[in-house]
Formats: sequence, structure tokens, C-alpha cells
Amino acid sequence: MFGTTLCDSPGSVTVDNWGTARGDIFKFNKPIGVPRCEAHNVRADGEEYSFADGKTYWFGWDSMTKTGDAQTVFQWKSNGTNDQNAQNYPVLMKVEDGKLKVWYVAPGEKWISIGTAPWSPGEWHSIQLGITTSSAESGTLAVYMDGTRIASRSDARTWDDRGNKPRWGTYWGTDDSTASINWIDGLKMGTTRADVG
Ligand SMILES: [Ca+2]
Repeated sequence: MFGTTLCDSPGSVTVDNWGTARGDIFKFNKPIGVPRCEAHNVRADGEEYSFADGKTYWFGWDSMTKTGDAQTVFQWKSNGTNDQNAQNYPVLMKVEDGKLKVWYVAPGEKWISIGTAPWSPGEWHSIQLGITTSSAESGTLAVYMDGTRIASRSDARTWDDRGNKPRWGTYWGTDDSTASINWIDGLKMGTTRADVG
């Protein structure tokens, strides 16, 4: 369950059900005219979850995009405004050019590519992301797609000055000229990969 949706009209976050074993699925629909349709954080017992430094978190979810270009589909987003952040998004994933691309974004907006894998639109892909948070530079990252590790990083600063939270959806920065859809199903959170596989 997501914490808060960030999806201005005419975009929408809705629940689809196609009568398959998946049951309900979330649909992030970003039409032409708005640059983003996202949701951030998760809820536990009705409250938005509070993440912390020096912890290990795993997230697992299935994603299907309508096309091979949904731009940003995941951010480990820093709290506070851009002026308050040292890193706006220490971890970022895009679906772009028919690939899933993963970056560690170090302080100073240094984009470091840590993994890429082919991404088929119109098909479900399973993703697991592990983050060990560190406000020093001793954090770690790992990303698995469809059972294969496609990205990893150590010595990463994964906890910003005001903390971080996860964000999912489809986000195009300042570009609102392209429609995109990202369906998300089966979101899980835990402390090991086995918890979320
Ligand atoms: Ca479901």
C-alpha cells in the first residue's frame, strides 16, 4: 500500500483488475499534459512508514509498462526541498529505450550508472531492490530483475540529510509531451530479499 499519490489531473492512480490471478493491480496513468504520475512511501498500520539511517530495506514489486519508455519508474527520494537536499534521489531507475536502467546518484548530482537490462513493454517484470542506508558513504545497493542481479553498488551514500523514502510511478521531469502507463502489482517490503521475492 502506497503512502501518498503525486499525480495531478488528468493523470490518475487507479486500481485495475483484469480477472487474472494477480487480482487488483495499480495503474499509474500519465497522459499528455502532466509530467508525473507517482506515489511515494508505503503505509504500515495506516501510517506512512518512517525509514532510518543504518538499516537494510528490501522492496519487491512487479511492473509492466505500456511502452519501452516510461522514464523514471523508481526513486529513493530525499526528503525536503532541492535546497535542503545534498542528493535529490540517491537511487533512480528508468525504463528508457527498451531498457531498465539503474543509477546511484552521488552528492553533487553525479549520475553513476550501476546496471542496465533489456525491458519488454507489455510484459510483467519482477524487481527486487535492496538498500542499506548510510549517511556516510558505506551504503549498499542491489537490484534483481526477473531473478537476475542487474545492478549493485557499495560505498554509496544512500541516506540524505533529511532522510529518504521510496517513490514509484512514471515521471518525465519537465517533459509533459508523452503519455505513459506503469502498472505495479504485489508491492512488498522486508529486510531480506527472501522477504520480498
Ligand atoms: Ca495483485
